[in-house]
Amino acid sequence: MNGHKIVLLGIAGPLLLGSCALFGLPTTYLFKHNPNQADPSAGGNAVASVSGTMVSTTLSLSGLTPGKAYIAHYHAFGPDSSTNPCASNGPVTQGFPNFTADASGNASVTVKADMTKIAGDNGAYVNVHYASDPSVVPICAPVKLAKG
Ligand SMILES: [Cu+2]
Repeated sequence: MNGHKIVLLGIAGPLLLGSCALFGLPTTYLFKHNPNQADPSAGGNAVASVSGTMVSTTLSLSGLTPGKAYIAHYHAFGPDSSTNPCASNGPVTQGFPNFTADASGNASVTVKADMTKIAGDNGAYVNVHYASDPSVVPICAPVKLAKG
């Protein structure tokens, strides 16, 4: 009997996730810190909501440098890893508006994009860069965990 229940739950999980996507319920992705010293307590999440053919994504960030300017992008899965999107070094597929951390080091920014621009491998991760030096990427949110 217990085994039977587990099988049913195993089927229901993916169906529920599919329903969420159909009804546009938001999906949350957590930022993690990259292996560097920039903004060591930075973190936050990305919440993506689907409406028709559009995806609205809001980043809610904390632990940034107060008053500092940042840029953020969706990136496609790149060539350097097929299992760690944040280390895959993929190209930008969708930019967020430029933003600045407030006096407490918090920031929020939203972009609305056509779903095709960030579907599948095109939306593998979201990263946050220093606007003054985009090679500095304190945090990254994995969205798609395997390439292909
Ligand atoms: Cu980027």
